[in-house]
Amino acid sequence: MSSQIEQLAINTIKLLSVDQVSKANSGHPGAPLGLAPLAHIIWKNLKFNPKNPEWINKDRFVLSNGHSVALLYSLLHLFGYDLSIDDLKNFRQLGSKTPGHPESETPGIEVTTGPLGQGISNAVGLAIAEKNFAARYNKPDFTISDSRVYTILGDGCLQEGVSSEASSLAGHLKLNNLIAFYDDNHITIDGDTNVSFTEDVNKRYEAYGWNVIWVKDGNNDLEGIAKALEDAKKSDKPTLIRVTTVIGYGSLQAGTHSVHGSPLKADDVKQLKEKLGFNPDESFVVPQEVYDYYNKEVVERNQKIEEEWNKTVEAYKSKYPELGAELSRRLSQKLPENWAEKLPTYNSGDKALATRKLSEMLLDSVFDELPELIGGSADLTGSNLTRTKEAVDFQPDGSNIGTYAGRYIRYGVREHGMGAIMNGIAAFGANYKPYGGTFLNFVSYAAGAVRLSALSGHPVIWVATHDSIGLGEDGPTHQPIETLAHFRATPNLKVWRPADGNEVSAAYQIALEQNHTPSIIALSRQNLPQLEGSSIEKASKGGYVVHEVADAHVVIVSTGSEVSIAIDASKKLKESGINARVVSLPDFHTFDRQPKEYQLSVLPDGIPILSVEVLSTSGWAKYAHEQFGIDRFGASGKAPDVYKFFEFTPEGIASRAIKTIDFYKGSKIVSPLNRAFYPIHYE
Ligand SMILES: Cc1ncc(C[n+]2csc(CCOP(=O)(O)OP(=O)(O)O)c2C)c(N)n1
Ligand SMILES: *[C@@H]1O[C@H](CO)[C@@H](O)[C@H](O)[C@H]1NC(C)=O
Ligand SMILES: *[C@@H]1O[C@H](CO)[C@@H](O)[C@H](O)[C@H]1NC(C)=O
Ligand SMILES: CC(=O)N[C@H]1CO[C@H](CO)[C@@H](O)[C@@H]1O
Ligand SMILES: [Mg+2]
Repeated sequence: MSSQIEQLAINTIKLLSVDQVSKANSGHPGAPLGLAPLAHIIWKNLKFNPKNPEWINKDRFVLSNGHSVALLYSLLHLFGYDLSIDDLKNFRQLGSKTPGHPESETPGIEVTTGPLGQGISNAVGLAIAEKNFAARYNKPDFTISDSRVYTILGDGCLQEGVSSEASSLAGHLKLNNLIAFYDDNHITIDGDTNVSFTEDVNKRYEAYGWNVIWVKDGNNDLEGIAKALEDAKKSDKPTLIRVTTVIGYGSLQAGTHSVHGSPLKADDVKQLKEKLGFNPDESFVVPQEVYDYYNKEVVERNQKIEEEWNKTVEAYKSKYPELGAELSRRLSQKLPENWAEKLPTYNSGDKALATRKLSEMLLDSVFDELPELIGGSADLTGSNLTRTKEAVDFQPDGSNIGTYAGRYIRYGVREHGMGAIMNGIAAFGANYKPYGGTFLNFVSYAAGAVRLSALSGHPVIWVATHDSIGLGEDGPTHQPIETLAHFRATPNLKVWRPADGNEVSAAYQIALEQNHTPSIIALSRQNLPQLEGSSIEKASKGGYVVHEVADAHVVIVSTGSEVSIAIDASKKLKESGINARVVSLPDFHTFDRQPKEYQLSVLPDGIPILSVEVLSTSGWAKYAHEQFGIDRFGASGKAPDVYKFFEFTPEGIASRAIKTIDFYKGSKIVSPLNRAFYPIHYE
């Protein structure tokens, strides 16, 4: 038997959620009505401080079925976060703090959700970060970290493959700080789940190595939910609590898909409010005793816990000054001073190396300096060279193959899961900078997660090796063509394609200094020479003149492995009296943010510009009048043969440079960057 006040609180959550959807005439009332009792129990038990949402030892709550966001806004309001009744009244309106799906800018929202399957996978990342954080800072006499991750997910999240990737890894890693609640309501948009989803979810999660508990009446059995939660806390595995609910519980449409995504009809709202003991003529009503109850039961209790924790941290800092200082630094989201001095630099006399190898050497030299760096690979460690020499694997304590203090994650062949997990690790805070390796072509497998990194500003780094036809024999299935065009078109995403060692260092330096922007670093399999004209400083501008000539007739702008070939082409052209400047443009995003005068000094008016890159030409018209690229799939063969086949040789580039010069002879040439209203950045 639940107390009256609890029932009143649950009813308030239900009606606040329904009122938001009705006022907006848009949204999803079904899941909040089915989930209010569960949400009440979870939030009653959560550890957090609404006045200090960044507290590192708070429990995290992730609403993986992000369409039920009205439920989350009701909770944030009732539990004292900075979200007023007026904010709830503005649900889904332009410029409001209550957008259509949860966005991490809203205080109290840990990760942006809505694309199904991502939230549960982010939750796995949050749980990994907590385990690692605790392993680094906890001491027998000091608990700095003991928070948990709670998430609610629906049928849709379980159907999406990414949840399987992440859940499988969570089981392997024995993340017992993760508690997931499955809203088993038998409904998705198409109707009853019996049309497409008849698997045994309990057995599936047991097979992953999870602890599975089933609460059969999630609409009424508060004690059952609370007991399941307590049992989950004692488990040595992650727990899935399957909570069978009725979607739209209490509505006239309860149990049907019509209540999933459209507002309740007026008569339905009326009968619901009457049934729950509220005045049907009023909306957005919160009885004072509900505010008081949550404040006293939850917020005040948590204030005390945080106060104690604050004291613990102070004592910790005096007993362990070094770790304490490191902890403070990380909580202030700053890298160690002078860390960048560890970045390798190169001269043109240095050995030619693959940029993937240069990346490995760089990671080796900064890994110990940056405890927030937590790497991994989707089963391509050997070819991607992502694991530093001294790294310990992140594995369950006592597993003999690593520990939770380890900072190298074996993601398995799970690119999408890796992407979503990295987002979760970054979202934990403490300056975590996750990086993950795979072939550039397979970053596309993770596109759903990459997009969310960019949208919600997680500074994750993709170490994307084998970045072109230069990978050779593996052929068109592995050779990226459209990949960079897609990712360069993604807002708030840096996409580096460095040409040599100094450019690799620049890419990592800028990527690691970001707190709100993710990066993809595309790296070659084949060896590349160290360029005479490169430096970290120049490459840090995103684009620069790498090979200057007097009185240029043409500018060749290129990236990565083609830059040195373009320089050779320029030298060849010189023999016929043609002057070709070569520009390296390792990252569009960074270059686009330089002052216009600088951009025009690199790609000036008056000279025709030719772009050269062994990838799709799409996007290059922004910088070059003419484009030399590959607008078809690649070819299997020895890398030098494939380059010759597509004519990416000094001769092939030189002949196109000459055609470019001839075509534009006598016409007024304006740099593509010099235009009426470009570039525009909405930031
Ligand atoms: C990746 C992705 N695909 C499709 C959608 C559109 N969508 C939103 S909710 C939903 C159905 C989800 O069903 P379920 O998780 O069971 O939620 P319920 O109807 O029970 O609230 C779909 C397909 C989405 N949000 N994300
Ligand atoms: C599927 O669900 C619908 C709606 O609940 C029901 O009418 C139908 O009988 C079910 N079919 C099967 C095969 O279970
Ligand atoms: C704990 O310390 C932080 C940082 O100084 C502060 O913002 C917060 O209010 C403190 N918490 C409590 C409950 O006093
Ligand atoms: C050392 C190593 O793992 N090399 C691998 C690099 O990637 C290629 C392409 O998949 C493999 O064939 C190599 O075995
Ligand atoms: Mg459902």
